[in-house]
Amino acid sequence: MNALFNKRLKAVTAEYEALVTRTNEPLLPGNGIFERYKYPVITAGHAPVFWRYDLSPETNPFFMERFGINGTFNAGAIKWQGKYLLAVRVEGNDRKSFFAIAESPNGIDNFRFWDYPIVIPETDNPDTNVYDMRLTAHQDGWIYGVFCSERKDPNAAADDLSSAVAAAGIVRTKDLKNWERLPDLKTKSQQRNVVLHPEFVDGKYALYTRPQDGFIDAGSGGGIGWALVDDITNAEVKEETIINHRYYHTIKELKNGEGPHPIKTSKGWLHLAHGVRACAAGLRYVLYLYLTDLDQPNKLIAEPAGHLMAPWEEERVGDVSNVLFTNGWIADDDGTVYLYYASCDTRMHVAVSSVDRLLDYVLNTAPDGYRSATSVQTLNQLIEKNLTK
Ligand code: M1P
Repeated sequence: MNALFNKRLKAVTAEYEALVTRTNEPLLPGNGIFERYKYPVITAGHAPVFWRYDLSPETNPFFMERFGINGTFNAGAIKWQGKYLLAVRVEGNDRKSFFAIAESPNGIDNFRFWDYPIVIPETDNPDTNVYDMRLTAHQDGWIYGVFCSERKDPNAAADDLSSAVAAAGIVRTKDLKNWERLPDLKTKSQQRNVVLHPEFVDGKYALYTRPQDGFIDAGSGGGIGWALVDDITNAEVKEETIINHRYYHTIKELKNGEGPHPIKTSKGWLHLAHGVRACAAGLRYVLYLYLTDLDQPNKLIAEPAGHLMAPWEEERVGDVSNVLFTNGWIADDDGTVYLYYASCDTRMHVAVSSVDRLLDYVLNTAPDGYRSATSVQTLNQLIEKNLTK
């Protein structure tokens, strides 16, 4: 009998159970556009005890962690057989990311990981790191996962152990357990934040892209791109147009990227994206919305100025501070929208809204005038409307 082992097993299991069964609560009154929730929905502590510990007193007499989990973030999302599923980017203490499905009965709490992480088959050129999967239940009947595949830059100098190349990896499944790997997206530039549109457009697969000059810098890549692809089993971007541009002195002057695939609404396709700007504290990542035409998903029709969500209170601090990032949301049949977002490459949160509220926000919030004077004009119009009877 190993008393220490048993004591620690009991304490660690109790701590895990208390965390995963904790009831979440909305933070009211909020801003009317969405409600944040008090607790993160998934943290490193949500990783099952049997992932982190060897449960044998013979081989782990001190009951110490054998596989540390550093973070759980940037999750794709899908409603599947009545359950809310997140394809979470789980990062081990070894800095490698992998994907694992966490399931909740209500979308806001009680997320538990499935027993095993997703096994992503490798291509002939193995990925060093995989992350940020976007899930799309496509009109063709498959569920696709498009993710970033990172490999060491083969052209880097011998002493450069940081330069990398980003490409879009593609997998598909019918049951979220067995995944088929397709060839990586062929494209002229490096790519991250590639997202598959859920419907065929002109009989083709449609992709939101994010061309970038280097692994980090978007450089001459002007924003979120759009490309039609003939064959998803051998996907190649032949022509790419920018549909959501970056602009000077905005929340997305440095970089932007499509979040999850857009939601189809009566007024158009509702898009959630991230925007990045630089400041003295480093890069600041925020989330924003835009709307495109129902028949032409590549045609912008509305975009409010500024961010929808920015890092707030504890969300500001983590491994990569001052970052909100999203690649998953779920629109329920009753119009409720669950926005899943990560803070600081560390943990997952949820905010709840509705299709009607997000459309109201996107259509009735003034667009960016790109100057202080235009912002004051917008504010004065509102003040005058409110103060003039
Ligand atoms: O660290 C913040 C984010 O940085 C990258 O996003 P982007 O390509 O837009 O700069 C991604 O690596 C993302 O995973 C990460 O959260």
